[in-house]
Amino acid sequence: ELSPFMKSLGLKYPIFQGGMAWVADGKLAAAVSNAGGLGIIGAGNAPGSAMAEEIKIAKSLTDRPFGVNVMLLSPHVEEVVKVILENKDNITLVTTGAGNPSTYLKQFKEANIKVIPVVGSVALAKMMERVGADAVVAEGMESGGHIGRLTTMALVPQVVDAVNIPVIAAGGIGDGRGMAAAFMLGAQGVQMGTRFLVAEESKVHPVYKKAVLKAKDIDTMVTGDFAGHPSRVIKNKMARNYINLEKAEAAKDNPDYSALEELGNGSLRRAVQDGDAKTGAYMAGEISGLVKKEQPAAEILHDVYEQADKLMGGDK
Ligand code: FMN
Repeated sequence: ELSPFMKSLGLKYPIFQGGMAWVADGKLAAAVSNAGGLGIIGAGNAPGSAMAEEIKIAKSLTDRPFGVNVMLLSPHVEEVVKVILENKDNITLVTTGAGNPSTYLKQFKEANIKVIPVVGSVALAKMMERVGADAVVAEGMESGGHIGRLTTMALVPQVVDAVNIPVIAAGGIGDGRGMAAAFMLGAQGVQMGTRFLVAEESKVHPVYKKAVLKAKDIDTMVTGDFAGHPSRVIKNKMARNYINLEKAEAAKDNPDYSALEELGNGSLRRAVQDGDAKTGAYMAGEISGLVKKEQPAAEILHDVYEQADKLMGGDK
């Protein structure tokens, strides 16, 4: 049994596909939504026009609701918000990352779009509830991409206890066992990123997909611990170069991270589009080691849900 909140989103499966920058386009989101999960288009740093195009593609492929992830630090955030509001009939919710969405909350609410910030701490979750968020995604540091400091196992139950709005768990969930565990911690749904990276409908370059499929448990690392914006990636040449440069700079009296910033600029795009291991950041989570095959998004949703349902005795 889905929670009233998940039902209100019109879902068959309480599973969100994370709004991954450069990865989660209209095609992937539509595939997930068509199969009964919630597809989310990732705006990342893309301009409003590119978002409008992806939303158009999603609309052409599905009649079901989908979401958009708004990266609040994007230079194009205003434009992106405008495009979302123009498409309010199809967009059921917005997840937000990298900041406080309160500036836009009223506009989204008036357009009947739910706002679900991604949080990595209890304090942020409480703040989001206070400003009027409809739910939060509690994301642990097992996740691929930009991460917080706490693990999913420790974060989720503490957020569940701290707020009265629904909590969706993210980070390190790759199958039905992870999903069932998240429900045991009090979550009403889960968000997965890494598992959807290798969906058949995902545009991620085959070389990057293969790196995820081949990865073992210890094959991810965190860059940016010193320079800021810690980010989980698969160990490749780029990651090693980056961390070496970062550590060398951090050891100096007056670290200057501008060369590092230069190296990082466009690195996810290069990974997704070119599969380039020398200059591309293969963002992926610790659960990569569990992800073994490329599958249609519909099959991923079905497999994860069925396994969780069985483990929970059909009571979810
Ligand atoms: N989360 C966001 O809120 N905004 C993003 O732009 C974003 N980009 C991501 C890019 C990649 C390549 C990956 C792997 C994750 C990204 N995430 C982003 C996080 C996912 O939405 C999701 O919360 C996370 O992947 C869940 O953890 P998992 O990878 O262990 O499944």
